[in-house]
Amino acid sequence: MLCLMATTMNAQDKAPCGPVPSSNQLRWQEMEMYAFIHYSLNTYTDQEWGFGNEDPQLFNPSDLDCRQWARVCKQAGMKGIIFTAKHHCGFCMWPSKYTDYSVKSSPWKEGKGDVVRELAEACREEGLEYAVYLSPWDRNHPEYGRPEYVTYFRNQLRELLTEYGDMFEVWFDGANGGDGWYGGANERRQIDKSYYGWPETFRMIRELQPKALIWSDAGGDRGDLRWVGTEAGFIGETNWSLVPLKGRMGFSILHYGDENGELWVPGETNTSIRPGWFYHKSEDSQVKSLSKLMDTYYKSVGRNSCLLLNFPIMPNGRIHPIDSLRGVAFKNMIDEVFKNDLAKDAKIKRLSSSAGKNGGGAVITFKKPATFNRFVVEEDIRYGQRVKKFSLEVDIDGNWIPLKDQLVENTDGLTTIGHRRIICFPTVTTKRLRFTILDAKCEPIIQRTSVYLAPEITNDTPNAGEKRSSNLHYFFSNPKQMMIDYEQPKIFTAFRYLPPQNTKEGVITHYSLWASSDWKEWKKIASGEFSNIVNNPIWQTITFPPTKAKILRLDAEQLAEGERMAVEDLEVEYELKE
Ligand code: FUL
Repeated sequence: MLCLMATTMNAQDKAPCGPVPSSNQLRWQEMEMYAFIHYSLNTYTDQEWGFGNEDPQLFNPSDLDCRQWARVCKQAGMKGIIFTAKHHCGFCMWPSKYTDYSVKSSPWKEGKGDVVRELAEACREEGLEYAVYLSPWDRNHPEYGRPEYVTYFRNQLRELLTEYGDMFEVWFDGANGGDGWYGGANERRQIDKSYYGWPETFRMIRELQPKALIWSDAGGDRGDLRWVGTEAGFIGETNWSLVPLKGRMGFSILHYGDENGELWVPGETNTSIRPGWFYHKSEDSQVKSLSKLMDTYYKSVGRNSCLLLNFPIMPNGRIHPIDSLRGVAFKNMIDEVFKNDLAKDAKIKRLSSSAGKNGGGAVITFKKPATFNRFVVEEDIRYGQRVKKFSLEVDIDGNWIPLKDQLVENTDGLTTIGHRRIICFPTVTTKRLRFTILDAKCEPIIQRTSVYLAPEITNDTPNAGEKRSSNLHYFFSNPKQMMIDYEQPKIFTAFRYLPPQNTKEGVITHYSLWASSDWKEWKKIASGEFSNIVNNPIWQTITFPPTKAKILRLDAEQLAEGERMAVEDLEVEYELKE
């Protein structure tokens, strides 16, 4: 490890450059990886979003073991756990005093159980930090959308903030899909973001849990951490931990930050180890591969962010063995990649600034030719995030050859650093490496540079979410209706829809599925919602009782945006023997 702290730095130089992190944010940045756990009634109904009328009797795990969750997360390198105390369906995983829609109305432990408590205790035993996700959108509550619900929400939050010990984060999901059960009203209730009265709720959190970071979405109220604009598990290669003081944050600010932002609000990269957030047996073969997880690591922790990686819980109350083994393999691989800093005995020559005050860098000369494919650089962010652009070159036969970040397409160069930037490139062998800062907001303060040789990943399993090819012939009978015609009758059992990947335009959020054998009589075989499809555009599976027919028809009942349904891919399952 090479420390490049400017030797001539005086008090003036160490003055903050723009916004700086709070002590909570500094501590958070050091956590680097922590886990999400999604578990609720959805686990028992095979859904991603519950409607709010699911029966609490469904919650009856045979083998619930929060210690298993904590052990798995710890071995996977996670420093803490954020738990879905309440998801959008409104079902509480703790026996809240303010509703019966909770574990107390379930058969589990005869209604005397408390998952939040068991998890908080398990985290303390394993030395993990603990936190909660409390969904503001509540599809069960009769008063949702009215002031009474906000009081209810705060009462629940107070229970969680005061009865379970210290929390490191509070996660308020921004989703609101509109419709819900709402105590039997079965209607749409869209709210304006000011409805929740966040400033008052934030004040309560600051008072009751002064060390907790507040995560908040793109709304006007700024928390301590921001969403990164996607659930696919990566943040921008340019990533400023700064955002503007006011206004709604669009994708670009969420994903790349704002170089001139007045507030320090770093991005937290959240994604699931499987395509969905909740457990679905159908995804057992789609647990992310080791190379996909490493890619996620480089594109989050390696881009000045922290990684929030989700592990879903199975209906029996445990993490699936495939997920836990993959999690442990992930941690082992990170340790393996970063175990030997090849620059630790190298000679370092500081470069005087080529770009005036805001330049600098270093030439690293190895004792003998070194072979490597990763470069790590860190700024001392206590004094702000400063570097805007840098370059990396290796000496090949006396010529300086630039290295590019192979995980970034179409880039004109290397941009921000922040807490940590990891650059990945094909393996090179050289005696000299040159790191040059080309532009910075103030004099750069680099606290570490190092180089590593990452091993090749062999025997990898396929990536989740990979496009599966299908040779279906389908046609659109109108902008919101699509048909597939089979010449021979088939017994259909499932239909799968992959929405377009980089746009909301044409994404189907509500559907109905029809079957016919003669183009005249149509039977509705399924209908419903593709929940969370906008933020997490993964394959959506519609299952239904085996249905004999020749033609299938998918109607888009509602689109996220636009007037024309869009399809990235489709799959149909039918029985091979009639
Ligand atoms: C989303 C939610 O709608 C998903 O269900 C999930 O909880 C994810 C982490 O956040 O916005």
